[in-house]
Amino acid sequence: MKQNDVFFHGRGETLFVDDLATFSGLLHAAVLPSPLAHGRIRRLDVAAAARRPGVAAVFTARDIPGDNQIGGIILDEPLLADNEVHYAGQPVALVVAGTARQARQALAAIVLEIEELPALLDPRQAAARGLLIAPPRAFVLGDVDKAWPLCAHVVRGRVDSGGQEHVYLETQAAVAVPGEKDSLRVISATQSPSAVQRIIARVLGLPMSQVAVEVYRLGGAFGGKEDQATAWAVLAALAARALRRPVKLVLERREDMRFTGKRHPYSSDFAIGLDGTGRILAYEVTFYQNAGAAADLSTAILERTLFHAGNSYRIPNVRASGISCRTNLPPFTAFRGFGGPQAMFVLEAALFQAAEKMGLAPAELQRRNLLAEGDELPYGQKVKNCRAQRCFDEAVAAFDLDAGRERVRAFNQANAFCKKGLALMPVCFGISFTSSHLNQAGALVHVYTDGSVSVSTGAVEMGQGVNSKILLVAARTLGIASRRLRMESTCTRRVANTSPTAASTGADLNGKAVERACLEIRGRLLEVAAAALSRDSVAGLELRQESVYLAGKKTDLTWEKLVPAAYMARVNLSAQAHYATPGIHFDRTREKGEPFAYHVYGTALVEATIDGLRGTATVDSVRAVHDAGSSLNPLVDRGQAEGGIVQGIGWMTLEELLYAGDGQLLTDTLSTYKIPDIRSAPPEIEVRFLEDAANPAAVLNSKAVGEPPFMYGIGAYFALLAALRAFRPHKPLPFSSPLTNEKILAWLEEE
Ligand code: LUZ
Ligand code: MOS
Repeated sequence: MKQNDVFFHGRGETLFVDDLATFSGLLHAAVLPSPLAHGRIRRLDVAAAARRPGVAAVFTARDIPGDNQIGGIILDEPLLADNEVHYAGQPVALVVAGTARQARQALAAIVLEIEELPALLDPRQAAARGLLIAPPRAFVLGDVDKAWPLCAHVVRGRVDSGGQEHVYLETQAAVAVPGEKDSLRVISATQSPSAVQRIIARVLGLPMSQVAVEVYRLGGAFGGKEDQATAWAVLAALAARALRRPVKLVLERREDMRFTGKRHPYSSDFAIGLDGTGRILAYEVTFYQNAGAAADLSTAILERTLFHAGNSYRIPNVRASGISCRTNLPPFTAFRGFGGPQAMFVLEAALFQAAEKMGLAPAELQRRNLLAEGDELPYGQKVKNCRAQRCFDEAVAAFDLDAGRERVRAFNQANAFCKKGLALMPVCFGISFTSSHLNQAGALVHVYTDGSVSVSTGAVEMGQGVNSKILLVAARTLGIASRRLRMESTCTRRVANTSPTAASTGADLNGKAVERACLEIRGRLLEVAAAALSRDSVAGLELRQESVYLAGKKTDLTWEKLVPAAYMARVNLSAQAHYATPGIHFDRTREKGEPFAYHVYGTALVEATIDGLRGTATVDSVRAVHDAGSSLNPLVDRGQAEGGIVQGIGWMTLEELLYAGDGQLLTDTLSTYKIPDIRSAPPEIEVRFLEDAANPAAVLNSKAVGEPPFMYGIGAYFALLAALRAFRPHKPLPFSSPLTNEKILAWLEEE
């Protein structure tokens, strides 16, 4: 228990970046954002601000010693605006002062004159003008053009989905501390310590070896700190290096909401064709991704959109195209699901409309088209250990879909002003970074002479429980109690070249690296044990329950005796290990390959009610059968599933980002941007894990869990549509998320 963050969270003892206050001479920084979405900087004068009380220095683009460039995949993003601004909230200058209040007060004294240019906010308009982040991409399977004439039913339409603010509890934050010989130590609330290290080195003109980035834990991230924690860490580092003082930069909530990117809004066109029995023959879709003003991770996110265009379904002919469009909004970024949810929403919308046209229940179409073992996905991978049908069938049976339908029918017949709806939401999500090279991790394990153990990896704990899973892997592999283990901070000096803790892979990749390091140490210890027990070899020896076992019998040689004996015999008690997911590859010239180690499957049944007089929607229940493999920590996995479901419902039904025509974010507070709370969360959430569902492709037969359950929340949208349909049998339904109460009321009221 005491190894768990939870214990210390409960006592208020956990330290987040803003709690780190013990650096002597600590200064505080504040950022001047661009007030306009697009323009040319005509004048930027910081002299008066530099003279304000407590101010130590003011930095602009001209004060950057290395490259003013923080782009990760595409080099298109300055740290501080130079000549032009491309979104409201873009950092223009940094004020550093004795207190955060002094720094923020001095911002007003900066003279910034911008010649305003027209702001472009709509991705389709950006595409029409050729304002793209990268060339469009297309995944193709079979031949849709040959398939259309064979279809008995073809449905075409447009689907829009809104963005989503991360609302991590801990806002973006970093502290940079100068060390001796031009070195820097930066404590950053990032999912990507090595990316922060690399970009600090680039911007400051330092070798990466001079920059150590360390992460203790994050107060939530959800993808919002995969790329977008970097700028703040680099700004703190810039100031700390110039002033030779520690500098802290912590965004206030409203700054965070205005300055940082969110889930990408998408606008999409689709055509789906089915035969007379409801089998999908063809699916064509074009995704217009609103990328915002810089690439950030947009190209990778769009790639995952294409990977998940077919969700959980077998579709023989597919053409999925993606266009990443440059607009004057803060660069949109990673968010749980990483483009997958946007893709799945479009396909579910297409199936819903096709089902209506054919006079079938959407669940019937879903069931008839589920993936089966060996089916080929549009990107060439064949599904293995496919559990799509199993999850679907178990959900239908366990939650008694037929009885639910009957209950809803009876309710709708008996109630004129309230209507219920049901929807099933199958999910198939690929596990691995779609950029194959990122699927690697490192670990460093030390055993000390008293038998205690220190574990370092590249994984970042952000409340998702990755550390508890990693410690469990170490404890099981070494055969010792978890109280002996300590999970260290994540630090680029101990584990180098870390991949982001992202793509649901944190425990998979880092757990494997730890398993390898522990196996290495265990092997050496067993050699020591063999000598101590006068055996010729390690055959028949095991380490478990804190002792050496011989031929299944416990010996007197305990862990506490074995470790010092190994030390006295001058045996290495430390191991570094590396893991790279085997077998994955993807060829972007052909858009084919086997990018995923495996897929996670599941199906949710969602029930919702609409009060037609008030226009209020309630999600009554979400019940899911989820494939968690052999869960390393069922409590953690359940928490991830429940949290993901609620967050997914928020995206689909509540959370609405509104921008003025000039690109100003109107919903920049938690009073105007509504996220799910305990009262709006479904009163009933039930997650059943598949039984006997070992996953040989991941550590100790487990499965990744972080992102897939988010997409069960999409079912809430379609449960609400089913309820709307019960009010008005013929009116065209909205396919534009979020489906807020306001939109529901307007739909019910409009003629
Ligand atoms: N980050 C990334 C991700 O760089 N590549 C991915 O495929 C991914 N998938 C989900 C979340 N983050
Ligand atoms: Mo580290 S960041 O000096 O272990």
